[in-house]
Amino acid sequence: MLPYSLLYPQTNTARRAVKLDGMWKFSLDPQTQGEREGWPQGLPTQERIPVPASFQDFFTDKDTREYAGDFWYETKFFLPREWAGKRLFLRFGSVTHRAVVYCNGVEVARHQGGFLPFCADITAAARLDQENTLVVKANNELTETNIPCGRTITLKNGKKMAKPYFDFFNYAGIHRSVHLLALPQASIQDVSLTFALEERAAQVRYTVDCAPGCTVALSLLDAQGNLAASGEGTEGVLTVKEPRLWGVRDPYLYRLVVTLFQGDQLADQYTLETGIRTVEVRGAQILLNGKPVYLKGFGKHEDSDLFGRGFNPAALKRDFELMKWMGANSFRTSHYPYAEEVYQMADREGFLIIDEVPAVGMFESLMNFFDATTGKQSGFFGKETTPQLLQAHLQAVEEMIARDKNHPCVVAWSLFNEPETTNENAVPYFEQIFARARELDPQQRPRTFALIGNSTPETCKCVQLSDFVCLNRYYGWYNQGGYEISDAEENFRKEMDGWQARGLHRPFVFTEYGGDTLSSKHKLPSVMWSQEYQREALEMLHRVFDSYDFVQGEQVWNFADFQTGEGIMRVNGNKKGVFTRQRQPKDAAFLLKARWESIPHTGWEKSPGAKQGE
Ligand code: CKX
Repeated sequence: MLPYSLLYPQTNTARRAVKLDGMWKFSLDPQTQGEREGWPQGLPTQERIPVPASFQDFFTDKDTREYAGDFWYETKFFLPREWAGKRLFLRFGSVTHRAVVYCNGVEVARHQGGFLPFCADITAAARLDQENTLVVKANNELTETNIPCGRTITLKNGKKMAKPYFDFFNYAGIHRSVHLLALPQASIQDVSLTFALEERAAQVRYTVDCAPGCTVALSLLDAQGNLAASGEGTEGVLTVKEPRLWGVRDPYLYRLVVTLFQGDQLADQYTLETGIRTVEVRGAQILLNGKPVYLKGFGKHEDSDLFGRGFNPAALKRDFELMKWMGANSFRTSHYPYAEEVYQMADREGFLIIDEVPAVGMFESLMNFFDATTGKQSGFFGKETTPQLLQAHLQAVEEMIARDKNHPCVVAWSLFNEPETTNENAVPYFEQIFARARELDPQQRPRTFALIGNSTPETCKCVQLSDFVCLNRYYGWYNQGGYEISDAEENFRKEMDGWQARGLHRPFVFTEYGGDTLSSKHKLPSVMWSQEYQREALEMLHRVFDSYDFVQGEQVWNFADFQTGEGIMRVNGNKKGVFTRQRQPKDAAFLLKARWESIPHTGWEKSPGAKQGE
């Protein structure tokens, strides 16, 4: 059991959860004077910004937007007297990229990694029946020993600047909700489920981690609230007769109510929404409930106007409506685990998620999208600091699987995005990450990583570890764009023949493909960056996908235009979106919609002309 696996907050007969979101005091700390000046007790400012949100897009000066270093938040909360005798926690959905938490001036938690939850036990530091001061010191500097990777430089004027090795803006702040929790002394700490399907029944195997000396009772309720199965004890099997399975775009959710007793007293209770389904890779197919599924969808970002990378429920709703309208069935949480509410929505809407750990930028380059196409090597996993990086990466894998293991929507773990795999020193590093994911996931989901263009059938030393192979490919954009597109198609087919010859006998999914497109640009005949060219490039790429039967999915890059750092390759952000950043369609949306609506969500057999993978 992991110390940070605290279950998603819930209020019920035994638990209390109160959101502390709202306007919090905020201060940058370029001189790192906070501790010296007593800021853990409270901030000397009247400035306030919303939580959750990134801090960067509210202000009108560049120094704040581009700020790298420490920054502080403060809020107050009142603790009701009725909570005496409870265990009290603060739970942060995420603070990017690292945080120190103080309650009434006392340090109560430290966390590294900007995309996963952590808790602070405040039982000793907090005061009942009084107002309490909560202060968070955060920091957004990038290093090569934490993920995502990059570096932080100091400009000649003394100001620090983040230099990401990745292609999205280094947004930071308290990005997800903060909850105040009151839990019973004897509590349920974790629940894990696995599923096995039989002819007319399903076996739901469960494990409950809880306080010793307690007894556990479980009830599985169907969507109408009728009892489907019940059990007792910290582990066992629930047999569900005639189960309704959770399916792609056809979700059916049960509720598992776990109750903890001390003697005959109810001590704690936790309700988990769950879908009964299996996922496996067999031959060159991905099977959901034993049926092949072809992934149709997107690589996305958590990125929207004003909120930056902060959780934005309006964008969440709009994005799911657009994905349904498109006929999509899946997405990858490129390039980090998203807010928990995204997975809850995917569970309820029947979308499949490739859940990605924030291991991005593992190729030393400030323009990896360009350098990787040139064959550049950086010896990334052979540095003196690699062991530290590995620890941070393993911690993120553990936290991600602990958080997301019970979501039916999560069908695979993506353990890296576009790392350097052409050097032998990557192999032991990869082996440890892949082994840890297998060890931790009770459902033994497929593991994968997204391969950059220079990880080819001839050069990639790590691809054999993936249960299915994810390719990020930009033929017709970074490779032979514009009038050279006919060469792009030929080279792409050559690469695919190479993969076939390598004989991996497993499914391939395109987790990125596409090209930058300005929503304002039309041109006939097309040129790169025009809407007409985006369509032509996609048509060419789809033609190639359809020629190989081991291609079992396509997730276009990107769902929407998104913010990046400044540079000569970016026009105020990456414009590969099928939608604009304001979530309005480009022409390509209609092309993809027509294609995806013609491919069923499950059970698609490719045309007999497609080249066989085995
Ligand atoms: N893949 C050649 C990672 C994404 C980038 C995408 C791009 C690259 C391409 C790598 O984070 O946004 O350049 O558009």
